[in-house]
Formats: sequence, structure tokens, C-alpha cells
Amino acid sequence: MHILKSIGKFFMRHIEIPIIAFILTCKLYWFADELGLRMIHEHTLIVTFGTLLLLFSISLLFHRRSRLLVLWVIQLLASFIIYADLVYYRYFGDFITTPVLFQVGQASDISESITELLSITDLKFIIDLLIIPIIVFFLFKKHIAPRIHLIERTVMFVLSVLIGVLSISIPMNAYTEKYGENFLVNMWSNESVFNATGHLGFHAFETTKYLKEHIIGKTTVTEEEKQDVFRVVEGQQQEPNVEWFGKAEGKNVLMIQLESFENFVINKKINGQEITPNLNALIEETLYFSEFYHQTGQGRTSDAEFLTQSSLYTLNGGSVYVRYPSNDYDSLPLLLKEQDYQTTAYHSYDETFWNRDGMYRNYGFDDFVGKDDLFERINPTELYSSFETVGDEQMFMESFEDMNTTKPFYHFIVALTSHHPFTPIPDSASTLNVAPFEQDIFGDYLQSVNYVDRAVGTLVDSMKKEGLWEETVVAIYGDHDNGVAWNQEYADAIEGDLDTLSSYKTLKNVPFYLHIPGNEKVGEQKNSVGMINVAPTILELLGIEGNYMHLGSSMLNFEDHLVPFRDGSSIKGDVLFKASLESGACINLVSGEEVDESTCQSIGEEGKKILKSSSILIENNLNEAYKSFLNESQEKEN
Ligand code: GP9
Ligand code: MN
Repeated sequence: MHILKSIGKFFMRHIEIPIIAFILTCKLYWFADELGLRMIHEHTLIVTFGTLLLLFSISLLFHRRSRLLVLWVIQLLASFIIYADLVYYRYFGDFITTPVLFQVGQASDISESITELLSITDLKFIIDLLIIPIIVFFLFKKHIAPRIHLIERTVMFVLSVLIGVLSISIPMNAYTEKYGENFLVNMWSNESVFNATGHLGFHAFETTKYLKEHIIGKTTVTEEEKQDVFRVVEGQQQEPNVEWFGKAEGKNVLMIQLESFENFVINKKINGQEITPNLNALIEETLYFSEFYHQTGQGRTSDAEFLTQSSLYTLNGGSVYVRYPSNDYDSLPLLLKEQDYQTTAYHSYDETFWNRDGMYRNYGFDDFVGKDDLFERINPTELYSSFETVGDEQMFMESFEDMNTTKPFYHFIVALTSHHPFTPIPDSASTLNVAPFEQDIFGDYLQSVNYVDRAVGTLVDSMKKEGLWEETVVAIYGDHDNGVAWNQEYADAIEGDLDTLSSYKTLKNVPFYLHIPGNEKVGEQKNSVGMINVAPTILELLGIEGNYMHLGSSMLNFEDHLVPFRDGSSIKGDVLFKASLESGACINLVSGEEVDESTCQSIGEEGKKILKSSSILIENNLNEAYKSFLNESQEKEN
């Protein structure tokens, strides 16, 4: 009886903590429930329990009176975070992250929408904050808030921290063992991090990661280093080519990035059928760069986008879209918007994936037509790919529908259907005979690529019929390799050579097509070029010139460009410097033989220098400083 009484007294001494924690849990639940996010799940609940224990443990360090105030402040801050996230998510469909806080200035642009986003039922997120002070007042007035001994408070604090840490670390370890750590390292989707860490844990994780990368772990660059980097950028600039400069001035621009679209499929057959008949035919009427390379890193699709839109290299780890979405970039959409283009991006998956919503806003796209918009517009009956979304053809045709603008347009389409594992696609869209690889990843790849090729063909034909083809610069390219390991059977099926197909060069090789209205020079071009050269090429054609912080130059000089890759390797013309942990090898791409290192030593060094410079530019957001550097050097010259 005595024990029970003691337990009861003990409980009453701490009663406010579980009550407040319960209310906060309700708020977390309301948030997740409204937005269709995960909360009622064994893992998420345990981690959330641990987080709340850690959070409220702080209050145990204080005397009862001050403790109530501390609890109220914790509750206030946590509620503010949850509610701010809710309002932000209602509009942008994503969480507030540290880089977003630097863009709060943009909030004024949407202030009208913000008021629209508030609802009277939201009062449940704040009402307790008003009630708690009343209860506190009552408790003290009635003297029913006894003091708690220091020993008890200390023991409680230590226990809470211990249990809190274990409740987070044990499930988190099991989770990363099961799913790998990549989703935490790359953070390509905030939602997948949220699922693992819980709501408040997400913010703790994201903020720590941001601080580590941007402040604590940031290497400082000296003025001298900056100047060196700026000279590297200057060194990459080319004089405008009179033959091409402004050749397509004022024309529309359509850029299509095709998912996992490797160059080896071009002009290849399986069972006597062309895999990509439409793209094969386009060679005769466009510039087809067959030695075009993707230069992506861990940011995969987002890296390809970044390279072609911003003409800067990607980072050594992670995706620029996720890590530096608020920097100043001289991006193609931004520069075209300045020329009064109507700019729209199309992608048939969640707008938040790869932090596209944040990055596209920074790029200055007028519109981003994402998965939800496409579903609203099309109301699809059949779904494509593991992303369960509309097919590329339907998305392409939405871009076509939007081409009736009075202003010139820039459409940037990021295709998706041919994404790993390349299935499912509806039977009606699977028209290639891929026997004997029907139930095989290689067959699925060819099937999906064949569908995407048809989608390109449909769009091009529609544009031709409407007279838009001759009014539009069109660039089409693949984003990166397909991740399928080669074997002899696959190589034989397309009459290819296994060694060549599985070589480093082929894995980096994606097709690049460039249609220039009124241009007579067409056909295959064999000079080495890469994604870094895309934006400068388009700008040259449109006759747009400026001191841009770009590390690529136009490919229309038809010379071999140096093409550095994120792993430190580089290709120029027929030579590949293949980086390795020790020193690297030099390979002649025609013979496939290793040749004397001295042949490509300078290529390797130059490539590494450019990659490093690019990282310094991005990690320190040096765009403005670069422009000042150019102004100063010009003033000195005058
Ligand atoms: C999804 C898509 C993912 O939006 O871009 O492509 P990935 O980066 O996995 O190739
Ligand atoms: Mn991709």
C-alpha cells in the first residue's frame, strides 16, 4: 500500500511531462495524417518516443516551477516547427529545410496564398500553449506543485537521456542496415529521411548535416585560391563563333533529358528490329554527337540536370540540388527568363524528389509541371515505371500542348519511363520483340527505351505538323548509364562486342542530338564533348553573351573538348585518363590499349584542376565574387 502511494506521488510530481508529451505526439500525428506521411509505424513511433524523451529531459534539470516554464518553451518551439512545416507543406509539398530558411524573402510573393493555407481547425496546434499557463497558475496557487529533490531529478534526467538515445540509435542502426545509408548521405528525398528519423528528428538531422557541410566542415578559401579558381573559369571561355553565334536568335528551346538512355542503343537492332528507329532517323536531320559523355556523380538524374542547366560540375559527394540549392547559378532557365522566355520544367514524379522544387524555384522556372499536375491534366488509366506515373509520351505531349505561347518558350523535360528496373510499362506500349529476354532486365531495358524513342518520335512529328520544329532549338540527351551489367548473351543479341560495350568509355557515353532551325550541317559528329558544354552551346545559338560562371564552352567549334568525370578521369578525343587510387592509366580509346602515361598526364591534371575549382565555386557560392573579379580585371585593363 505504501509503495503504491509512493508511486502515485512520484507520478504526480512529474505528471505534466507525459501530458505535454502526449499533446505534442498528437500534433505530430495530425501533421502526418493530414499530409499522408508515415507516423503509425513501429520504427517511426520508437524513434519519435526517443526524440521526445531527449527533448523533455532538459526540463528535468530544473526546479518544478522553472521546469513548467521550460516545458512551455519546448512545447512552443516544437509546435511552431510542426505548424510552420504544415503550412509550408500544404503549399510546396515538402518540409522546411535550412536552405529554405534563406529564401524566406520569397514568402512575400506568396503571402496571399499563405492566408489561404490557414484553417480554423489549425487552432488545435496552438490551443494547449494558451491552456498550459492557466494550469500552471492554478497548480501554484493551490500549492500542489511540490518541489522535487535534486537526486530524483538527476536520476530521472540520466535515465531519460539513456533510454532516449537507445530508442533512437537501435532502430536507426537496424534501419540503415536494411536500407543502406545512402538515403541519409544523399538526402534525395526528405520524406525518406522523415520516415527513418521521425518529424523532429528530421529537423535535428537536417540542421546538423547542413551545419557540418556549410559551416563547421567548410574549408576556407584564401583570396589567392579564389583568384586561381576564377582564372580557371576564365580559361574555359571561348570566343563566340561567328558562324553559329545568334544563328537561332529568338527561337524556342526544347530540351529533353532521357532517363538511363545510353548511346549503345542507337543504330542497334534486336531480332532484326531497330531499337530506336526515331532517334536513328533524326541523325540525318540534326547534329548527332556520338562522343557525348555524361559527367554525373552521386546525384544521378539531378547531376545531369545541373550540368546541362548550369555548366558547372557536380560535387564529390551528394547532389548539388540537395546540398546547395540556394546558390547563385548562371542557369539556362534564369538567363532565358531574362530574355523574356516563358520557362517551364516537366517531370512526372513528386516535385520534391531530388529537391527539384527548391532548385527549380532558384533556377527561376515560371512553372514546374510535376506528377500531381500531370495526373490532374491527364487522369491516366495506365501507369508506367516503378514510379507509377504517366508515360513519357503523355508528358511530352503536355509540353507540346503548352507550346502555344506568344513569347518564345524554354521547356525542359526530364523523362522518367526508362528508369531502372525499366518495368512495368503497359503491354500496349511494349511492341519490341526482345526474345529471349522477355523476363529479363536487359529485355525490359530495350523495351522501355524503344517506347521512349517512340515518344520522342511522336513529339517531333507533332511539332513538325504545327510548324514548331522550324521555330525551336531542340536538344535531346541521355542522363546516365542504365546500371545493367553486361554479359556475352546480351552483347550477342545486339551484335555488339562485349569488351567495347562494357568499357568505361561506353558506360559514360550517352547520345546528344541538337536540332538547329535552318541549319544545313547535320549528321554524326565525333568530337568529344560532355554535359558541361550544353548550356554554352544553346546560349551561343541564341546569341546570348555574358560573363557567366560556366566551366564549359560551346560544342559548335566541333573540336575535341576535355571531358572530366567526377571520379577524376578525363577523356579528350581518343585518349582516356583513367583515374585510380594510385596514379591512373592512360588508354587509347581506338585500340583499347594502355599507352604511355605521359600521353595523357596533362589531360588528367587539367581535368582534376577543373573539378576541384568547380567544387570550390559551389561550396563557397562564388558567383558574385567571380563577377567582381572580372569587373576588377577589366578596370585594370582600361
Ligand atoms: C525521379 C528520378 C530519379 O524523380 O529523377 O532518377 P535517378 O536519379 O534515380 O536516376
Ligand atoms: Mn536518372
